[in-house]
Amino acid sequence: MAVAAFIGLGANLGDRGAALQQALASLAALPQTQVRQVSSLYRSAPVDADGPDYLNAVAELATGLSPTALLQALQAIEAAAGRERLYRNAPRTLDLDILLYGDESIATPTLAVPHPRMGERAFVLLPLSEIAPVRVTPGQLAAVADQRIERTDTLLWPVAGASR
Ligand code: PH2
Ligand code: MG
Ligand code: MG
Repeated sequence: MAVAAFIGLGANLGDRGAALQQALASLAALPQTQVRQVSSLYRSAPVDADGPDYLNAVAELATGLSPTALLQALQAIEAAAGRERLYRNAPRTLDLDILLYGDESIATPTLAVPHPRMGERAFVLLPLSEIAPVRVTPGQLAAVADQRIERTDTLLWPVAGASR
């Protein structure tokens, strides 16, 4: 049975847009997985982090992968993008986070879903509200209204030539 999983994509080092686009193509190529929707591309100031501005987006997958298998797949895609883990919230070439996995609540040493900090972050809530408005409340949006973020006109998806 396929589950709707929402993935947060972010990058603030290197060719950020290309990294997010390549990540979407890699997600679409995962077994038992389709990319259902992708938000607009957003530019945002780092939150609890340093370095250049981020590019962020949120994608909805339909996946038959378990949460653990999906997490492992995301980490492999991050590694292929040259992700290094230097210190907490260090600037990164690619970050892929499981925001929501169906309606499940998951708390293991390696995975917490819903993502524990998603409700405090405009760079998650704005793109998520675009593709899944019922998953975001007006109160949540109001609470992050002071965070600097802007929607760009760049079309991330569909990538030319990608099979869906
Ligand atoms: N990711 C973080 C910490 N801070 N700030 C922005 N704007 N975008 C991110 O993706 C982001 C962040 C940890 O993963
Ligand atoms: Mg993150
Ligand atoms: Mg992460």
